[in-house]
Amino acid sequence: MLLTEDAPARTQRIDPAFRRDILEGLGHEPKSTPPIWFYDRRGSELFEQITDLPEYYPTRTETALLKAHGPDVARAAGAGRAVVEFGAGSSRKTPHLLRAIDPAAYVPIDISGDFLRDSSAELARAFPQLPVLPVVGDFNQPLDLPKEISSMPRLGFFPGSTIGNMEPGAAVDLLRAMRRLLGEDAMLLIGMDRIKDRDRLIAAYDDAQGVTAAFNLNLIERINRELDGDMPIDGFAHRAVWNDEKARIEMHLEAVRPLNFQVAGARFHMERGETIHTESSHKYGTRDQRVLLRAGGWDPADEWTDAEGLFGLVLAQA
Ligand code: AVJ
Repeated sequence: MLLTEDAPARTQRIDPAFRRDILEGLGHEPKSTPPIWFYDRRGSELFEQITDLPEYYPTRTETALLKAHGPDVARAAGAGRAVVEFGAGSSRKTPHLLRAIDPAAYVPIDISGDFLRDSSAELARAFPQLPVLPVVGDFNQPLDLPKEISSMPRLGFFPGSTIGNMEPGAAVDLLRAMRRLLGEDAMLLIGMDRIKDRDRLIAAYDDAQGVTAAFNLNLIERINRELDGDMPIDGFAHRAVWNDEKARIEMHLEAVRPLNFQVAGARFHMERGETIHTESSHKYGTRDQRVLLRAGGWDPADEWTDAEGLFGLVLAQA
């Protein structure tokens, strides 16, 4: 197979990390792609729509927990902390926390600079007294916190069950990196989705309106657009399956007929029924949540859940 070299002007437009991840993932057996690439502009819009779906309980459940237990977090964490949010994507939950705990500074970390600037500006308007110090970066890589918060104790904030996207080993590595970054006396407030009834889980990732299907299929459109692909959009179907052994929901794009396509000059073939595994969303039982945190160097101090036990919000101490 011949890999065509792109002209310099074209290479500029292509995100080399996107190209590498997709070519590598499609070359694997079984095929899989990292979920971070869902979130182009359209993907981020679709994710916002997902959070409002009747079937998608995590966002509204966690938001209600933050509203109800903000004062409990404030009591446990004390005043004057710098809140460091990992992956401050939509920041819609953040105001609830900030209002409750009255922090000394707010440091949102996100890989998308544009998004981060917009959401930081909006937050700074809502909290005019609060120093907002955004950091553009990948929190899976080593990074530095702003020097303005060097003397403040920190409260890490990792909402949305984003940790669920990671394999347990990688999740523990990330928790340890957060522990190192946030330092002595730090605390961590983390949201984790719980194991529950299988049908409820599947419905949350395969909604009746097809928004999650559109979110999954948008990856194909992004690959076609940004990596010069010719993947047939009607050749794929959205699948959400519960992998009980690994306690996770998996999203796949399943070939509905034999497919041949090209991406960035490389050729690929898929048999009918073969899938691209596009996301894993690990779920943790109450005790699993605590074990994961302790493995990552954090001592669970307090935890809150909704009446149905759908979602857990855990406060841990370094
Ligand atoms: C943003 C990773 C928490 O796993 O529930 C929602 C992403 N994927 N529907 C999740 C997602 C499909 C979401 N996280």
